[in-house]
Amino acid sequence: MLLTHATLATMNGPMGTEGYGLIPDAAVVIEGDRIAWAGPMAELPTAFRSLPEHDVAGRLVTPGLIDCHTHAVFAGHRAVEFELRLQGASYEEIARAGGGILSTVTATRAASEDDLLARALPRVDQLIASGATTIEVKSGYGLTVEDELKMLRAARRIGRSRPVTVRTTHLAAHAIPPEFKGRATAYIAEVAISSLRAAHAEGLVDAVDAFCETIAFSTDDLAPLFAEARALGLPVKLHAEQLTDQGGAAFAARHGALSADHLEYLSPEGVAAMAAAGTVAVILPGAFYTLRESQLPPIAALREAGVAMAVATDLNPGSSPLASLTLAMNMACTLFRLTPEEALLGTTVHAARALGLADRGRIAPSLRADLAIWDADHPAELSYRIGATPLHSRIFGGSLDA
Ligand code: DI6
Ligand code: FE
Repeated sequence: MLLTHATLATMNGPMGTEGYGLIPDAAVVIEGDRIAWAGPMAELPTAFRSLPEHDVAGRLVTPGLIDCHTHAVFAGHRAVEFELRLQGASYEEIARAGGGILSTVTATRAASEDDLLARALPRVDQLIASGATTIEVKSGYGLTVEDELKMLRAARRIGRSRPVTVRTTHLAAHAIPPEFKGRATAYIAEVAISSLRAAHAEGLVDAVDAFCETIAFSTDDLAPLFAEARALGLPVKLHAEQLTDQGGAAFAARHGALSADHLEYLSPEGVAAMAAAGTVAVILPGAFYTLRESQLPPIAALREAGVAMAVATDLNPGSSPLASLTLAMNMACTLFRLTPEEALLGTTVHAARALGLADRGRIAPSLRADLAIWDADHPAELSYRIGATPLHSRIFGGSLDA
């Protein structure tokens, strides 16, 4: 396929830097599921000129967007907690009273794998409609070996049911279920590590995540889990410094984590540790917004230290019922003061890094032909609009969406 007359945001800046990498009046050559060539129309090699042409009439074309942090598989909803928080209850208070994540655990345990898939697909369709071609999906609402496996199987089936790549993350260390109350060490050994081994044996795990927080797990609790991930050859990531500073990001960085996520309470030491390890900072403005948080993640310090920042939805029923990547980008700009260029790098180049994927996130020869075509002529438009997503169409693995 030959895409013509595109306003191309390649995300390859000048001389190996990162940035929009804009090329006006550009062409993209796609062979199979890969990009074969991209550049100005005027420089299109003659060999490609007879390919079947798809004229995008000047529209903006970007890499397909990547949502590198979602909890898209779950049952039930938590609208009643939303009402309680508006009346003054905090996220922590609701969690300590047995609500929060644990109320979604009850609903998710009661659901079948088919049911979980059926409930996830409409959410995934919304992410796709906001330009996503790759999404990460975490477990973490099962909290038994069988229920964690059920969630991961449902997550894998999303990728067979929709034109989207799904990367699965094992997050059994998300909360301590009532039957293990006060026994975090036993829970990690008997459920988190056991379910990780079983899920890995079934090919269901691309990465291992955990929630490091006073209402969840300490770094000491998590050390054996991360050691197991290493033994299995799996990369780790961590929900860190979302509500308090537990030194989670530095702990994750010491384990060579792909990413540390949330980071509102990240310390200068945490920033330095992430910079040294090359750990991506995944910022989640949907959770900041929903919880009406006032502590901002240290964006200027991360930028200064050269830590790559990714932007994701954190799509989940409690802290971030957000199913639009372009709205996440808007919030990252308005709430966290990212530039629209940083926001787009955050859902392309840096999101790919946060998932350990080297074959996508930019438009360049040999990378996957995952593209988003927008009714827009400047990439800042993707972050600027609120609610309305200007997606025109997508190309997924070389195929145009029907
Ligand atoms: N932090 C979050 O924001 C999500 N998980 C986590 O560890 C929220 C999950 C939920 O409230 O259901
Ligand atoms: Fe999360």
